[in-house]
Amino acid sequence: MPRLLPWGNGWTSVFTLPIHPKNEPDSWRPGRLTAWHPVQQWLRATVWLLALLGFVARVAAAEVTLAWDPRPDTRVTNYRVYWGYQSRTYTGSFEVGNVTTTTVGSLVAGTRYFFAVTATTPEGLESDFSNEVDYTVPLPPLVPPALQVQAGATPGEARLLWTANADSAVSNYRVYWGTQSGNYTGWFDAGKVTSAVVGSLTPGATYFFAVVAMATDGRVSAYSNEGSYTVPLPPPAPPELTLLAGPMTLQTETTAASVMLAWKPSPTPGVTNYRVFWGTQSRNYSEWYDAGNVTSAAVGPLVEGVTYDFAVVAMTADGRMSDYSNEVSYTVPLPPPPPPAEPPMLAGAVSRLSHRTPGAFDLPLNLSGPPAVEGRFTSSLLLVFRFDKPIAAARAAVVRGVGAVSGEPAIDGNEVAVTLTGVANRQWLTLCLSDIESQDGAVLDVATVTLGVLGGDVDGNGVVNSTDQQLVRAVMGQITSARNFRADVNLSGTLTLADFQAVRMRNGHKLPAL
Ligand SMILES: [Ca+2]
Ligand SMILES: [Ca+2]
Repeated sequence: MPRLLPWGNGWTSVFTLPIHPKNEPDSWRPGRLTAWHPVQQWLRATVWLLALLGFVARVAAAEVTLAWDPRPDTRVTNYRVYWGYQSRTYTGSFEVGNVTTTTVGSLVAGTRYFFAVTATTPEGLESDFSNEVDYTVPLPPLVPPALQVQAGATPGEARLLWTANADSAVSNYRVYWGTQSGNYTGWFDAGKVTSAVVGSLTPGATYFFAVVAMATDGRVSAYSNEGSYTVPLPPPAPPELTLLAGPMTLQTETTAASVMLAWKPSPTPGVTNYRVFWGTQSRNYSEWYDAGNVTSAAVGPLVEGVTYDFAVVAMTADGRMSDYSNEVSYTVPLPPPPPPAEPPMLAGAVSRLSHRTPGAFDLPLNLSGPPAVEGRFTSSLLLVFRFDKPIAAARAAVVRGVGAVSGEPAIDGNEVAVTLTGVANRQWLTLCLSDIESQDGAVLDVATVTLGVLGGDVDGNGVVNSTDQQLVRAVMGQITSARNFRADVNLSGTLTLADFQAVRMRNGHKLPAL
């Protein structure tokens, strides 16, 4: 009975098989040990495949283990293994000693080897060849491609890229696909390429891909790594935008302009946010904010006089964004012109006369009620009108009494001074300012002041009498001042007997009825 020798214990050494042996083996001389025929009956060879471990093992040289039954002949001390590429035509041989198994290494993948064994004696006798065994070294398995899956040019396309196999026998790559990981329900042959585009994929579905390399000799690699592609859902439909209102006051109570936008929501399910865009160039928005899942929004602050364009997009929670809505445009109106300025208001008026060295003193004129009376002797008056704001222009005219306006009114800030000449004594005089224009452009049509002119009426009660004389006498000898200037009726700058006599001379003068 032939017996199989257990792997791992029976072999003794590994031989490296020369591809091109330098020394031809000793020529075989048939018939030298004819007594040992037929050798085939007692020699068997068993082929062992080495385990292949990992990538490196695949490219490592293959080995084969030969084993045979020993010849129970005490003369045999050695066995010789012959090998070659053709049956019964051996390229080389090597001695293995008195063993019954050996391992031959460095075999070339894809090559068929033929082996036979002979038994030899120390005297140089050699048996006939054993039966011949052959062994074809299997080709290494193909390296599976490394797969990468990308989005294609359109959302319904996936682009597959994989590494080219270095084995020149590879002539095709087969792409497997399915909608469950590791469970491929379809395949197609891509040919000898390293990429493929898979189209017509269902939106929202996830596809799984793997690729195998296939060689012309029938070898097929293991699956590549698995790649997957989830087809994106289409973007939501854009909302329909309308402009609701013009400027309004924001709730922050600023007065900045804003605009109210409203939109018809996107009909696409799953929209969770609306993003509002705006800017000053159509379809080129510089600002945006997320309004949330609402259908209206106020946008501001906006600059008055500027035209803004607005658009809204719908967004889903998974990041899909619609196209822009229709665009609406809005020009923020310019603010209304400021209200016209209030016309100037007459705040006071005086009769200003010079008392020589002590200077000018003002007799206040009444703007309402009984008019004041100017008791100082002069036919020339300077009436000064004081307004509540700076004056730009005014006209003056005497509308009652005898007297004439001399020249143009002199304007200085809030004051308008009018010089009157030819003013008669014992009369009521009314001066009218008209077309009084303030510097801020407002106009007061008319402002009038009435005063009595009665020389010698020191206390201004409309009649010259002993009371006026006593008032002068009481301050005689003084220099004219703000407290006593009304008694300096002759405008001399001092209070003297001349003033007293002037008043006494006019005793009994009175103003006509008003
Ligand atoms: Ca008087
Ligand atoms: Ca005087």
